[in-house]
Amino acid sequence: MAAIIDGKAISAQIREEIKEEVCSFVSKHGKAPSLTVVIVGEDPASQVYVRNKARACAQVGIVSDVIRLPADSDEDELLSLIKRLNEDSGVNGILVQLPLPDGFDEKKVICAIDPKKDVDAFGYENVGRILTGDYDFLPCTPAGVMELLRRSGIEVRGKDCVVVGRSNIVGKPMAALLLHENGTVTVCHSKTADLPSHTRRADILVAALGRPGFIKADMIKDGAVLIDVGINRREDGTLTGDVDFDGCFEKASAITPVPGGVGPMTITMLLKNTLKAAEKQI
Ligand code: L34
Repeated sequence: MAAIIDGKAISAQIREEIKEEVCSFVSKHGKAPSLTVVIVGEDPASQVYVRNKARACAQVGIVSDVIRLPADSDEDELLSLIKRLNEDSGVNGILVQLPLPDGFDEKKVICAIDPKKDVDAFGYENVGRILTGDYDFLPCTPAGVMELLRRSGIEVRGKDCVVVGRSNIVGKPMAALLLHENGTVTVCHSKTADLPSHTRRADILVAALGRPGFIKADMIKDGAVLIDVGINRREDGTLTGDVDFDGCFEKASAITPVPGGVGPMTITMLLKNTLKAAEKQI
């Protein structure tokens, strides 16, 4: 039977720690760290995530601002907004919520953010730093997964780690972070031949492919640690992950729920990055 890795509880604990650090930042520097989130269009899931981010900032004493642009704004408008935020010394962190509506060049937009303010760590400079191990910021979702493992006492060193999914925002940086912790890492994707032969070897399995309930009990090893990064919305509006939670529960040794697993940790790591950005900008 699996232990449930409670991302909400672990997040709450880390947010208390961040709150104290923000408090001493404020008493030292006379101002709070600040984050500006830019959201383009009306994607309902993005609205929820951005609202959760603003609420989390308020919880720990980070000043946040949400700038909303209509879906039909043009890219130059967004780029000049980013330029203005880059130059504004009152803004420590800038985040453009993804996905952007059709027609936007996401790479161009992300790379327009000053690397020192790129609290998602999605820009080329930060990605390069992550791969070489010479980084200030880690991308929020993979960093959140590593923190969940650490605080649950799960060692990565020497383990077979299998990441399913190779996106720039989760799969690829996730593989890099597991490697930094001396895991033996395999990255699987839609063209992988015989996926179950790989997932069945995983001591730690990270599912980030975006297909509801895709990882079934017969695809995992006895005692595997299952980290579910998927957030899929069912027709009734409830959320479900990429792992068949009920089916895998007996066989796994630890499992993250959805919601209440990786999602809250993503936001908590954003708070951490924003504080770090502010400290670096003093
Ligand atoms: N630029 N775009 C940028 N940075 C990011 O780090 C993200 N991501 C992903 C999507 N686009 C992004 C997020 O913020 C995913 N993501 C995210 C953030 C928060 C939550 C989930 C994904 C979250 O709060 N999850 C809750 C449930 C929320 C709900 O009810 O819908 C949970 O418990 O999992």
